[in-house]
Formats: sequence, C-alpha cells, structure tokens
Amino acid sequence: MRRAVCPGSFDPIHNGHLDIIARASSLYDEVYVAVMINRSKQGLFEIEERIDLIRQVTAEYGNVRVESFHGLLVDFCKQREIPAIVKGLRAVSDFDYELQMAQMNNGLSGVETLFIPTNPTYSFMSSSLVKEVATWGGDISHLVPSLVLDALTERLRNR
Ligand code: COD
Repeated sequence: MRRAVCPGSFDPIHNGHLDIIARASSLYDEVYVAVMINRSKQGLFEIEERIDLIRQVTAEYGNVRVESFHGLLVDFCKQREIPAIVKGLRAVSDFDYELQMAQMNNGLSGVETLFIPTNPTYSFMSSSLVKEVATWGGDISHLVPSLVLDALTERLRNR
C-alpha cells in the first residue's frame, strides 16, 4: 500500500490545500491529512472542527484519512508507516524553508518529501489571507468550499 501524508494547520482548509490533497489522493493508495496541534497558537477553529471540515470536503476521494498530531511529523509518519510527505509549493519564497524541513525530516527518519506545484489559480492563497479578507467582509466564496464558507461566516459573526 502506497501511503503519503499532507500535513498542515488547515485553519481552515481552503481550495489550495484541497487541490494538493486531491492530486495526492490520485497518486497514492492512502493519503493522511495530518492536522498539527499547536498549543502555543490559538486558531480560529478548534482542531476537531478543522478535522470535521476536512473530512467532509475530502469524503468524495475515498482514500483520504484525517487525523491530528502533536510533536514531530516524522513520528506521525513512523507510527503509520508513511514514507512520503506531500507538500504544495506556491512560490520560490516557500522553497527555502520547505527545503530545510524536507532535509531535516529526511535526516531524522528517511521520510521523503515530494512537492507538487500549486495550481496557479490558488498560488496566492493562505488560510491567514482567507480569514483576513473574510473578517472585513470580502468575498471568499471562490477560495474555500461552501461548507467552509458557511463555517467561517458563522464563526466570524459570533466573534
Ligand atoms: N496552494 C497549494 N498548497 C498550499 C497552499 C496553496 N495556496 N497553501 C498551503 N499549501 C500546502 C503547503 O504544502 C503547506 O505546507 C500545507 O498546505 C499546509 O499549509 P498550512 O498553512 O495549513 O500549514 P502550515 O504551513 O502551518 O504547516 C506547517 C507544518 C505543520 C507542515 C510544519 O510546521 C510541520 O511539519 N510541523 C510539525 C513539527 C515538526 O515536525 N517540525 C520539524 C520540521 S523539520
């Protein structure tokens, strides 16, 4: 069984993330989406809420599993016998840090990192930007799945 992991914060998942997960799911038998628990940073969505949104928007792929993790990504990979990390590359500016992480992860455990070039439609996107635009009432309906749009609208209304 060929397995890979797409890790991230996913606070919340957006169409750029989804595009990479969809492409990974067509290349691997089983794709884990690993949602990082970061205790030093309060997110807009709780980890369980992020997981729930990701599960719903990836359900159609059939081979995507969604879990949280705390600590090193390589330990998550080791426990599940995952040999590959799949990342989306948006721009050259992503590359420096991604290269460092890929080399560190490989040195720690032998896990490989594969980069998929982002779909140009989504290359400018990040969860932070999506939240900022939504906070000020901008239209993000083309940037996130409708389920996420509803959740974001609801969350920001109640803040
Ligand atoms: N288009 C395509 N792909 C995208 C886009 C986009 N517009 N935006 C993001 N992505 C992809 C990228 O591959 C990105 O890495 C991933 O989605 C997740 O993005 P975010 O913003 O949700 O998540 P990050 O960047 O906060 O996630 C960082 C990690 C959790 C991957 C990283 O910090 C990590 O691996 N941490 C675990 C601790 C660890 O092992 N540390 C040692 C590292 S060497």
